[in-house]
Amino acid sequence: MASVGLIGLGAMGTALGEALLRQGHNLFVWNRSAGKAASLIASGAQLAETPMQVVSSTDLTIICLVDCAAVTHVLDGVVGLDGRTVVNLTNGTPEQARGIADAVALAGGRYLDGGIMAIPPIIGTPHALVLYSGDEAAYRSHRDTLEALSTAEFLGADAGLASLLDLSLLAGMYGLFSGVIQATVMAKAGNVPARQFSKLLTAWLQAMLLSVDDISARLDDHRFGQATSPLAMQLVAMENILSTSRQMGIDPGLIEPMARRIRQRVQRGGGADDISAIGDEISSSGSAVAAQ
Ligand code: FVH
Repeated sequence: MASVGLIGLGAMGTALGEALLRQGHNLFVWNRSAGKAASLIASGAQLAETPMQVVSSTDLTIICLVDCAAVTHVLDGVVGLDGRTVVNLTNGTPEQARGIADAVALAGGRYLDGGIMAIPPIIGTPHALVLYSGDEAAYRSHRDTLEALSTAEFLGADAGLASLLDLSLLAGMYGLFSGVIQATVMAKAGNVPARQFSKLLTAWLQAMLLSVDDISARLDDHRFGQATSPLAMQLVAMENILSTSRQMGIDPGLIEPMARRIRQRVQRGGGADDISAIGDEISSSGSAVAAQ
């Protein structure tokens, strides 16, 4: 088993380290607070004194820190990578990923950016997904090791692509959580226990997930008419959600922006449009933004 370097031993870094040790890898670790390395060292990892020591000990170094400013800070002074691979699994923007890719290339290394679609307890299982982009040859060289951490998917040569899709998927998750929280607080205000309501909510959301493909096709084709559930009809329900929430003393702020966009589309003559037309309202290439 190849040696692997790991920089960053927070909750996620530690889970990555445990999975690598379980696979039998020789593991070199570094963390700003060395104390956090104790459990991995007890399981066989070796503690490096500096990030440079980690990177120069292995062909593959994985970095998982709180943010990309910390990654840039840690990589500052790392030179002479001589074809070694750096995989950055830290949440960041596409621009940050491309900047770190350039810095690693300047230091003579190969760079892969990754977006972790998983929580620490499922790392090392196929339920975890990591999206990768950047140097494809580096991905192919280290694919077996990376697949020990999660299901792995390589997206393309643009180092920023993995983080763009990571952030896009997280946006979907936060939209879902906003709706779940708004819905549950409303039901609870009517004395329906959240645990009881969750059965109805889960089944409803699962049924609504069937709309994702249709919304996607409409956004690709810029085709918003002939809706089964036109926006003018949906606006009535939206206004009722807002007024009922306010009457029950609930702040409708999580859902208000969507109501505002539906109202705007209807006022601009899009009452017969599908909900996907809201994508046209918020998109930089959409008619609403272009008209401003
Ligand atoms: N935990 C989760 O649920 C997720 C799920 C999906 C993806 N993430 C991303 O993983 C990155 C790391 O997250 P984490 O959960 O490991 O975060 P923490 O436990 O807070 O550990 C943070 C580590 O970063 C180190 N660090 C912070 N600032 C610096 C710095 N200036 N220089 C060097 N290292 C720094 C910190 O070190 P220390 O505080 O222990 O000394 C930890 O090792 C993240 O991008 C998530 O979005 C997690």
